[in-house]
Amino acid sequence: MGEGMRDRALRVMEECACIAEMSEEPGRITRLYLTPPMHSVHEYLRDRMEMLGMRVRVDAAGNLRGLWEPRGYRQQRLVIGSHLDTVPNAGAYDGVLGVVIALEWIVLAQEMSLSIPIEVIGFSEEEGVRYGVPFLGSTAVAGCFDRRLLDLRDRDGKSLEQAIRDFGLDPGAIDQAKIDNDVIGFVEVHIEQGPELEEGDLGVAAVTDIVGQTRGTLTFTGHANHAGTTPMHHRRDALAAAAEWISIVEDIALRTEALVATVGRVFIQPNAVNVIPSVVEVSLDCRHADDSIRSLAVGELITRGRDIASRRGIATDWSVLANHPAVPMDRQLTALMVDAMSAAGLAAKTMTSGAGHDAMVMARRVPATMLFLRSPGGISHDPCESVLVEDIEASLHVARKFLERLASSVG
Ligand code: HGY
Ligand code: MN
Ligand code: MN
Repeated sequence: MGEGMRDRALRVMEECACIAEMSEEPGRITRLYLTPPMHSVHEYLRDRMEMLGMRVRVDAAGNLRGLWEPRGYRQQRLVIGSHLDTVPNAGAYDGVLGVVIALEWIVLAQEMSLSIPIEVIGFSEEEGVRYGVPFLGSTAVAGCFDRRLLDLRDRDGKSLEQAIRDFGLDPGAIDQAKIDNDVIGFVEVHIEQGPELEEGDLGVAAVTDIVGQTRGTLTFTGHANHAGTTPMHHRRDALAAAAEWISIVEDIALRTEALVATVGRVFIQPNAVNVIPSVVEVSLDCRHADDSIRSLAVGELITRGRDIASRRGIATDWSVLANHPAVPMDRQLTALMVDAMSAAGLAAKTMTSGAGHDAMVMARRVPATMLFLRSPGGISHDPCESVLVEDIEASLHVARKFLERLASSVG
């Protein structure tokens, strides 16, 4: 009697818990792009992949890539994966779950003697925390990595190029990370990171599209001065200007249907209690399923920031770090996923993803779709992030039905 799906789901939970220990910070899960704990994650997953008979490599962008080629296989392969980096003080499942579950897809494929090769990718950088730009790993795989980014510096002043070298990789070879055309499609399994599935008391959903996102920084530049001797009407207080703007960010998002806008990071100089802030960098993350609404909102926010600054005699500078259009998932692959969900006895739930994912980048190169698992409490990007073992189990039943359908669709 083969291993039950519940045992496999429990194994997935254990492996995610094990990988969660591989962190830059004791007692918290923080694993940014190409930091030392990523070596431990690669080693751990490499062992697991090699035990499954997969050939394993790390490409020049730091993506971990395992390939399973069954005897007598066909040329085209399925690619499954997600990201291995995290936000600071993260949960144990965002990204990692999709890579660990992908290895269970390999087990299922081997049990059914699938004749379709499968590549599993653990993307090196999706969150965009270390260098401010997301999707460094998947853009390299999709062949659209922007080499100008190699000059970006992290908070310690280390360039992206140097970080790649320090990890033991060759930044000159990033172009070789590009995936070839022998791919049927890309599947990403990921936690929903929102409340929708739990509100509907559903365990899984197929993703039909991913919202577009703008990431940028609005910098306010005033004048530092003494906090005790400078009268209020003489001040060029960059932080007071930024604070006014931040409340407008929330106000415009609240007034625009389905728009979300977040200020997640403020960098204050000189950041001393008794000095009027001179320079304040404010991050903006703005998302919407409709690109025209998103760009209108971003435009209005920048204008309002400039108005605040000029009224206060302060300078501003807006720099865009990423501008990703909303991406529809591949209709055929998504239909196959929905059909697999029904065949597994589950509700054929579909939904839009409010979170960005590597699938939106991979979709530029290959047909892509996603399978979401319920996020209890709708919580993510936080240590309370969790996943239910029964939803992992359900997703494995969907996986088996998906692979069966894929095999018969490619003939
Ligand atoms: O921010 C996001 O949407 C994703 O978690 N990186
Ligand atoms: Mn995330
Ligand atoms: Mn993620």
